Amino acid sequence: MMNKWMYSTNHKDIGTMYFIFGIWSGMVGMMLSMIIRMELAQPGPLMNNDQVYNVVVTSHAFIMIFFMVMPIMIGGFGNWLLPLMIGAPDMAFPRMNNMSFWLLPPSLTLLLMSSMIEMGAGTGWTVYPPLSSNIAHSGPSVDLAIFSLHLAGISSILGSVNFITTVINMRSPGMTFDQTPLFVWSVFITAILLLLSLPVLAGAITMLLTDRNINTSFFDPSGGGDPILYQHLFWFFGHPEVYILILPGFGLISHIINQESGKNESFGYIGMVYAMMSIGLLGFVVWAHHMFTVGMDVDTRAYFTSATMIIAVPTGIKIFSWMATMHGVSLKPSISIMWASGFVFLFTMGGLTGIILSNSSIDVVLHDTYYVVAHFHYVLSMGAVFAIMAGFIQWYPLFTGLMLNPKWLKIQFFTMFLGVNLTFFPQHYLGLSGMPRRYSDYPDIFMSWNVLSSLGSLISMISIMFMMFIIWESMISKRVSLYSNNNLSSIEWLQKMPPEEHSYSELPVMTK
Ligand code: HAS
Ligand code: CU
Repeated sequence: MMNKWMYSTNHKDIGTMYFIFGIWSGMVGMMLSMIIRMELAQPGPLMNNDQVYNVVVTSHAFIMIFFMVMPIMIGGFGNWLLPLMIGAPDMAFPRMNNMSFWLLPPSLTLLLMSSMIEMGAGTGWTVYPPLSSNIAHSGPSVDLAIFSLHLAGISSILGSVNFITTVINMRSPGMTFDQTPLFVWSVFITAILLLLSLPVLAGAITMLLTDRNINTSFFDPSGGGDPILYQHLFWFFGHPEVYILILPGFGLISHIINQESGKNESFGYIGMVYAMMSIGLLGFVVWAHHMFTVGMDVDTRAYFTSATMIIAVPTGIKIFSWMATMHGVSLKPSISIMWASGFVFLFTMGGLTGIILSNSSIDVVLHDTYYVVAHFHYVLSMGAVFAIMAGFIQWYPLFTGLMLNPKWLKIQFFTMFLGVNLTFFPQHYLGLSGMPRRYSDYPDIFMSWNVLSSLGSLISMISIMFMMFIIWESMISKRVSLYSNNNLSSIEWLQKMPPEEHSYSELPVMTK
């Protein structure tokens, strides 16, 4: 049984394996975040070792980005939904699809090994030299982290080749690009971003690897190199990467809002496509907004500030189109539309703090403070994760043939909403009053907001455990969904079911 799954080249089986892998990694990432919040729950040390604290922060970020969000969004939802939405029998390269997945467990193993041997990699997910060079991080930990990224990168590049080929070549006859569903567009654009940005990261970390091991000096001034070069290479990947993390979520949210509003098409469908293309394109020309403090000249700062701000325009188009799609519909929301509305609201908050940070002169003050941490957790923990929750609940009956308990899901949504906001909203205040990120301790003046933040993280963790329980309960009670009969077309399904007995969330996935 297990064997059949492991060797499967079927997009649904592979999608399911990605979901299981991503959820497992998410548990590890969450436990690491709880260690962080325990350390910061009060002034004074918990673990008495700052290097260990930094290792925990580093692996938390790596695991959440590369082993939770990306596998679930692109690997899980992408594999499951994209072929169905374009009417393809499977992905273009089914065996390569299997390989993309199986590169991830060894990659995760290397990352976990890097944390467990010697001193660990306490470099942050950015792995900047000279901190990541031999002097500050001798020993094999950083090398293992680099190898982990190599494998994850190969996995993603193979995956993007597969998605791009599938979307271009395997759409149903007659499905033109302007009829292609928004989630398909979002994964297509994400795959192009991956294909163009990951090789740059691979180059940067390989140069770092040779600096560390075979005496090159790409990033070492004593040999004529420059550590700032690493930052440029990293962020030329890193900024597109943050849009890679959110674009598939945009796609999921579009479908959910559209389906739950009972409309035939998303408001401004073509505008949504062009907005995603603009975000993807602009994402490649704003990278130095992460480096305003390196000593850039004022014209360069002005350019990167302005270019960054322009991204608010296509993003605003998306926000307002979602609101227009939702306009005028029933006030009795389903669970997935609650998550989707939460997404629209809280992602916008995170986006607005991003616009504030893009002002280079403000960023010189706020860079490396908790304000940045608050910004990116609003767009990630409440953007990317809310989109995942919305999509998972929306399509759980399709994936498993089972039904989740809606009452419990509602409680779970509200506890999670409370938990994440309590965790991250106070971090804006901490940042504005100057608390730096990536330190294991702080002066007493910062205590109150940190206590609230840690309390919030506890609420979020309990809420996630409740979600695990809800999933488990749906499985042991074998509450079979109407949707489990995959042989019915949507029309047959609607004809069989009287309208009062179905909700939109159980309709098949074929709207654009
Ligand atoms: Fe960001 C740092 C700026 C979107 C993730 N971001 C990060 C980091 C992460 C991250 C992980 O310019 C930390 C990396 C690290 O480890 O150091 N970010 C932006 C901007 C946007 C943005 C302008 N970020 C994201 C998304 C992410 C993400 C999406 C992941 C999912 N971010 C920054 C900057 C830094 C940064 C600086 C560096 C800070 C530092 O010092 O290190 C935009 O894409 C957001 C667009 C969205 C909106 C909301 C909806 C738009 C509407 C239209 C009207 C709005 C207008 C704006 C006209 C803007 C509703 C008016 C402005 C007002 C304030 C009212
Ligand atoms: Cu950026």
